[in-house]
Formats: sequence, structure tokens, C-alpha cells
Amino acid sequence: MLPPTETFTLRSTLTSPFGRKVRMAIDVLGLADRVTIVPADTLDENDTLRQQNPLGKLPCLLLADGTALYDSRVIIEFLQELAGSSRLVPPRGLERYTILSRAVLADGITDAGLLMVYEGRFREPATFSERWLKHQRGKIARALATFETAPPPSDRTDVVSISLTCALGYLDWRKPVAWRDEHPRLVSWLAAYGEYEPAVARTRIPAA
Ligand SMILES: N[C@@H](CCC(=O)N[C@@H](CS)C(=O)NCC(=O)O)C(=O)O
Repeated sequence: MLPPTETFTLRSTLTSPFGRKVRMAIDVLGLADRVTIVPADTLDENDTLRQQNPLGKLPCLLLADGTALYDSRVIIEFLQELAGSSRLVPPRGLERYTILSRAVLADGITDAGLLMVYEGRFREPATFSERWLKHQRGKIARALATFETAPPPSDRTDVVSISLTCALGYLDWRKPVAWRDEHPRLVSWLAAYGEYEPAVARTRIPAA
């Protein structure tokens, strides 16, 4: 039994694409009054984030007793149970595992995009590995092609639509690859889904 009234702390920036997944889930599940967002700096070795999540990654959800939950997929499942919902991840059956796999595919776009951005952040331009960047670009291209062939429904919110929104939003924001010209169905999906689901606009990464 999960605590019916407990409040939680979410360690996340407003710019983290994985943090945005959790912020969208909080919005959709109506849990905004139970979660306080406290930013964390993943590069600061003195930030308490590294004690809360030894991997030093965002997002991380803290319970009142200090228990830390990560990563975004685990937090979303926890929040949906807390809300007494099964809207975002089906509880069982093949549907659960196919939806989780599609969400992993969308998250893989974000992971590869982040690794490309980190290449620029952690290395001098002269030492960029073009082979590594191409390897990541390939993952993004194949995952986007899969979603282009079969976009999710634009009138349904679940962990796939949330993960894909955050992945495409991150590509638009940091631009590790240009994706829009070659994926017209995904462009339409993102626009239509943004019309359908108000949490898309409410969690948009703020302009710098
Ligand atoms: N699989 C994790 C990925 C989390 C992740 O990569 N977060 C990024 C920020 S968006 C991060 O914390 N990066 C810092 C690092 O890797 O050290 C999730 O779904 O939460």
C-alpha cells in the first residue's frame, strides 16, 4: 500500500528531457500538489544528488523517509500506482511489454541525443569522435524511422506518447540531429498530440 498523503521531492532541472517525462506524468496523473521540484546539478560533485542516486542522474524522486526512486520509468510506474491509475503503463499482459518496449525505443532517442550533446560538452572539438557520433545518429535514425512508420495515437496519453514527446522535444531543443524534414508523420503526430494533451505545453522546456 502506497502512502495516500505523502509528499515527494523530484530532483530534476526543467530542461532535463527525462525529467520532463516525469513532469508530464505528474501533470497527467493530477499529482502536482504532492511533488516539489528541486533542481540538481549533475556536474557538481557536492550536489546531494550523488548520494540520492549514486549514478548522479536526473530525475530522482525522494520519498519522505529519504528513499530514492529512479530512473524515469520506475518513477512513472510508482506515480501511476500512487494515483491509482493504469493509464500510462498497462499493469500486465503483452500490451504492457509492447508499450514498455516502445517507450524504451523513444527513450533511446533521448539517450543517443544526450550522448551526442555530451560529446560536445566533455571534449574539445578536435577530439570529437565522428565514428561515435555516427553510431549514435544511427540509433536515432532507426528509432525515428520505426515511429514514422507507426506513430502512436495522437489522442491517447501513455508512457509511449510521453517518452516520444520528450525525445522529439529534446531533438528540437539541442538539435543533435535534424529530424523534421524526413519524418512528416512524426511532425504531424507531435503537433496533434500537443493539441490533445495539455501537459505537453505545460512542461515544455523553457526558452534559454
Ligand atoms: N535512464 C535514465 C536516464 C537519465 C539521464 O540520462 N539523465 C540525464 C539528464 S536528462 C543525466 O542525469 N545526465 C547526467 C549524467 O549522465 O551524468 C532515466 O530514464 O531517467
